[in-house]
Amino acid sequence: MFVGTAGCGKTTLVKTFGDWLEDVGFRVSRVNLDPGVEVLPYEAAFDVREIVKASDLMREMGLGPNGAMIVASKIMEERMEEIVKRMAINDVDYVLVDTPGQMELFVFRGLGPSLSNAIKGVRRAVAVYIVDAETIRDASELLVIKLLSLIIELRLEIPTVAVINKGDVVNLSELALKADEVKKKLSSRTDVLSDLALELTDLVFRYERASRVVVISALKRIGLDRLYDLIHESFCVCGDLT
Ligand SMILES: Nc1nc2c(ncn2[C@@H]2O[C@H](COP(=O)(O)OP(=O)(O)O)[C@@H](O)[C@H]2O)c(=O)[nH]1
Ligand SMILES: [Mg+2]
Repeated sequence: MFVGTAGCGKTTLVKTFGDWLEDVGFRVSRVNLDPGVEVLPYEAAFDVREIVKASDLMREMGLGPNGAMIVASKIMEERMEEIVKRMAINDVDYVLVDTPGQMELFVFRGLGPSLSNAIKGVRRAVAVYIVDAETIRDASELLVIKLLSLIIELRLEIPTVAVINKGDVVNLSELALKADEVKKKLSSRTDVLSDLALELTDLVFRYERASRVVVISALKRIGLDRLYDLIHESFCVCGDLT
C-alpha cells in the first residue's frame, strides 16, 4: 500500500514500480483506492471509482472536495469486504495499492486500518510511506519521517517502510540519513525540543525496521531496486540487511 501526503507521488510510483516489477518478470496488478482521482496513468485491475466517486458525491450531495472524500472513505469502509474481494489479491505476485490523495484520510480514519486488517489474514502486506523530497529541509527531518512511518505502522498494523521520492529534483546527497548525523544536526539546535528530539532519535533508531530511508524517483525510475529490497527486508525480523 502506497501512502503519503497529496502529490508525493503515490500514483506515479504505483505505475512505475509496477512496470519495474513486470520488467523483472513478476505478475503485477494495480488497484486504485482514490475515489477523487481524475486521470490514472495505469490500467487498474480494480478501480474504487466503480463503487464511489468523489465528483459524483460533490454534485449529488452538494459537498466540497474534502467532505466528498470523507463520505467516500466511509462508503469504502462499509463496503470493504466487496472491495478486497474485487482486488483479487491472490491472482498475482504483487498487488500495488494506490491510496487516496490525502494521507490523513487513509491513515488517520478507519479506511486504512480496515483495509490492512482485511488483507492481513490473506496475504503479506507492507505500507510504503512516500515522502516528497521537496518538503525535506535537512537531515534532522529524518526523525520526523521515522516517527511518521512508525505512526503509520501503529495505525495500519503492517510493516511500514519509508522512501523519499522526487530524488531527481532535490539534491539529497547531504542526507546520509544515519542516526549519528541526525543527532549531530539536532544537537546544533538550542531550542527546548532538541533534548526530546535527541532521545526520540535514539528510540526510533533502536526500534526501526531498516535504518536507512531509500531515496527514489518514481518519475525517472531511479532507486526502484532499492525500494524492492527494502520491502523484502520489512518482511523479515532480521532488520537492516545493508
Ligand atoms: N520530479 C518528479 N516529479 C514527480 C515524481 N513522482 C511524482 N511526481 C510528480 O508529482 C505530481 C504528483 O504525483 P502523483 O503521483 O499524482 O501524486 P499522488 O497525489 O501522491 O498520487 C505529478 O505531477 C507527478 O508527475 C518524481 O519522482 N520526480
Ligand atoms: Mg494519486
